[in-house]
Amino acid sequence: MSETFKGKSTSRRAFLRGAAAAGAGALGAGAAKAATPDPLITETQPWARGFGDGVDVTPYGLPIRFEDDVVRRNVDWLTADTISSINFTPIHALEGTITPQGCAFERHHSGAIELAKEDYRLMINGLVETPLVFTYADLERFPRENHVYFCECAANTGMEWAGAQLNGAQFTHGMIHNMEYTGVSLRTILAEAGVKPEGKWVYVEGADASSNGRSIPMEKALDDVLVAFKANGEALRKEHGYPVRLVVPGWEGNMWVKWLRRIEVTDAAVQSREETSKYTDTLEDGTSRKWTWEMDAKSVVTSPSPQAPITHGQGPLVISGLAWSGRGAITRVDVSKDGGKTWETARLAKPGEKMALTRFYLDTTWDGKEMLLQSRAMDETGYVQPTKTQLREVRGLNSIYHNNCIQTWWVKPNGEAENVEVS
Ligand SMILES: Nc1nc2c(c(=O)[nH]1)N[C@H]1C(S)=C(S)[C@@H](COP(=O)(O)O)O[C@H]1N2
Ligand SMILES: [Mo]
Repeated sequence: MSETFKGKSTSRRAFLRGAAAAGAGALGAGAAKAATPDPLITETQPWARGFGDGVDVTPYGLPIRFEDDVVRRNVDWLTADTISSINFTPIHALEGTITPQGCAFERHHSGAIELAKEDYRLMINGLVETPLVFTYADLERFPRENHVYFCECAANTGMEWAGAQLNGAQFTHGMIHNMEYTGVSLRTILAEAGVKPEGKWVYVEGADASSNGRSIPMEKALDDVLVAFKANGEALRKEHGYPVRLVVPGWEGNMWVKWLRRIEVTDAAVQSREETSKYTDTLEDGTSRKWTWEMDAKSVVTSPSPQAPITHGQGPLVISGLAWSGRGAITRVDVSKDGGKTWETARLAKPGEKMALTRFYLDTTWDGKEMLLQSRAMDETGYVQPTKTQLREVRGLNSIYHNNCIQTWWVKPNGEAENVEVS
């Protein structure tokens, strides 16, 4: 081969043959050199012999069919039916930080309802000077804001308390999405109605049968909560609360009421089902933690991971993952290849943003040996993501919600990865 390469071959084919580097295995990142003429390059392909689709073939486009495995998935045994259930974002197959609505996890307590804008009403009552009802068109006349925030169900990673269980980042960490919301600040709407001095909480509920009512302290309601009607530039999808949902930055997903229909200003928390019997954490001594609104700092390696194995053998390897904190911005993420014995600091794709997903990378070289891959997030408050042992020390084994411990993937020499516990 190298003979022809060095020689003064004039034929195009001979040149291509000659330009070969022997075998694909020993290549550096991205430097593909074909050993033999590649018909994909040398032959005219079907897609170049005719025309492609005209405009308007798909008035609203879907991903190309080759990507049809990048979808939400549920776990059948988790819930009795799909009406009150959850599915998971395919985080192992996404990049960057914005979650397309079409594959963002769904959590419904009584199914996703169809509610037209014309039929939409938002009532604000209780301890206010003037009880008000807004139509969708009314909401559009208030000043708007745009913010990117993550929404994480408090049950995310909940199945992993006792030990490694679900084989894939989608299933262990996929009850999360991250979108750019457009909406009106709740502060603006409360000001319109005029909160009475004794108004210390708001009780928010949805128009679906479950209503999913939750109490939010006034301090948060006046801080950064949004009454949102767009996500990622377009209308909210039905599944995510069309036409209007509440966005409660950094706080557990359950408070992000979809199909928002009523905001009642109260002097005390309502103590609804969703904040007493559910979304509380039973500790070792049998008492329960309540009002655990903020999502603790957390991270996960999305690739390699069980659904995203290494297929290229040893050499350059991009380790990629997501980190987030309900208390502010992510400041640093460390990655370990040996189950937490040694750590390397990852590169953040962009400086961390408050209560939004942060993408991290470790551009590394894989020696082809097994790894116990972990990531550990730190946020601007100085909080460090705990190990499973550290979390169990304070929370015991009875919890479901708010499991933010360090995740381990056992990457084997063949590149496959498995969910394992290194506590
Ligand atoms: N009205 C209403 N709001 C709701 C729910 C619901 O069932 N009904 N589920 C809650 C829960 S538990 C979560 S985690 C988030 C999920 O939002 P998503 O379906 O857009 O992912 O919505 C919350 N808001
Ligand atoms: Mo949730």
